[in-house]
Amino acid sequence: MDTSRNICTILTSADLSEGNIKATVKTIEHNPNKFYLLQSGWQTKLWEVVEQLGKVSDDENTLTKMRIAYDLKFDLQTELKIGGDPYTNGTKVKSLADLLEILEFTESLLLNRADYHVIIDDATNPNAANQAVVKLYQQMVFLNLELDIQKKSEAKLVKVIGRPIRIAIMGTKKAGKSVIINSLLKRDYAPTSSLLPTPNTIKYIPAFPNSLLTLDYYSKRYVFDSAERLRIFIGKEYVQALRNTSYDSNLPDMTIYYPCNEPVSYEVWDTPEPNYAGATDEYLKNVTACIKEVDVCIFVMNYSNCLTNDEVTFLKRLNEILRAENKISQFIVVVNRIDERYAVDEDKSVNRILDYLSKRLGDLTPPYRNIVIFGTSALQSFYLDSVIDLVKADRAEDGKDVDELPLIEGDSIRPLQRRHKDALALIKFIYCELCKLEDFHDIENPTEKEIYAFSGIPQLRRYVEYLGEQSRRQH
Ligand SMILES: Nc1nc2c(ncn2[C@@H]2O[C@H](COP(=O)(O)OP(=O)(O)O)[C@@H](O)[C@H]2O)c(=O)[nH]1
Ligand SMILES: [Mg+2]
Repeated sequence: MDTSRNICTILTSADLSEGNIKATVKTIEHNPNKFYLLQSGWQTKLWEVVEQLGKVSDDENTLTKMRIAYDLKFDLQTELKIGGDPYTNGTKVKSLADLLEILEFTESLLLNRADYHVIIDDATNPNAANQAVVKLYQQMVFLNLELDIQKKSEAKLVKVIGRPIRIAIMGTKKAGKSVIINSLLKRDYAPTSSLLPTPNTIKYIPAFPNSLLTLDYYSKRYVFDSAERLRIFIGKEYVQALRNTSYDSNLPDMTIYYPCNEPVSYEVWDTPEPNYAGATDEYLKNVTACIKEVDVCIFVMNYSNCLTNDEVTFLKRLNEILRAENKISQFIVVVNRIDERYAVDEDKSVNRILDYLSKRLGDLTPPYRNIVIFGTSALQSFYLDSVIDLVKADRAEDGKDVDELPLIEGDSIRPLQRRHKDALALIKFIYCELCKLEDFHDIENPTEKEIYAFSGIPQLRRYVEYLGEQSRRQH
């Protein structure tokens, strides 16, 4: 075990040997506020390492807490730059461990600054650079860090306001696709938790900030004064369609125009669940048409039951389509509902699941390689946004500074419950998340910053924007 560094410890095969593994676990237990990196070149996979450590550890929280990833040796020239000027010289770094040593962290091991940029030189070997970017983003997921990573050829380009990034969301029913959409759009437009499968594609298209919330459907236009009214309308349409036999077959698409004032806007397509009984040719034709047009394709799975046989069957077909359209590098897997891990007794290591999934997807024919797999709790991120809105509204009403940080912490959330009885469920959920961060991750006085980082959504957004930016430049 190389403990000579400040913020990270390098694990080697010797640390897992029969004679040493107990001592290794003890060291990890006593030093939770570090990153653990698997020595580069070591063939054992992260999921195996976590599994072996888990067998020896008496404290099941050790694995929940452990921030573990692969150390990466940077074969291509890699630099860390601070600030916005792409023409300044950065600091050269040789490995992920080196990089972590020069970044600054908060006590809960989140990045202390938002203006770090890692730049990977892609002049000599563009393919290798693409893979290096993907690998580094994956380690950021494992370590719960949100870091900007770019290729050198792109870093100097001015980010112009372009068309929205077009994203297709696919996946099994109830995996949380609609909640992910709501957390990306930061509003609850998409109807969720309905017992009915989604029978059609709903497109959410960003419109000017002062636009009305509008739905185009069956050649008609409907305008809504709230997201709730829109959801109720769609819900009724689905129920009615279910009564008719036309359900599942050819309910026309819905197009929703939503007011947007984000600097980078998302056009999101909520697609119907694959009909696993036999993904029909008609369905696959629709998937192909969709893949042709989008910048990013996200496949969502449920943490408690991920990579089912049905999903494997569908993912193989999808892989062929992605390859045919040359879009495999624009594909992302999201394992959602990771907050549910706390409810089960054993195995609370999200990284173990994500890394094992990466192996399984790499073993498929045709294989999924060089993709990033995210672990998210969309509900956590989305509820957090909603509770933050309440806090800000209260502060404005009380004549207080609306943006003073932190917005949310243990003490400030209780009074909120009394004031907003109609939002009790969300406030309680967020309060529970704060408690879990304290109890399971040993984070003292957690705030919105930690909840947000541990939801995985900021990392997902950043990578979506990275892929989206490239795709928009090409088309
Ligand atoms: N605990 C938890 N529940 C979630 C999360 N995301 C979605 N859900 C719940 O899962 C159910 C299905 O979500 P929905 O977005 O409608 O799934 P979809 O069928 O894939 O669109 C709803 O009851 C959601 O509240 C999450 O991150 N954590
Ligand atoms: Mg849905």
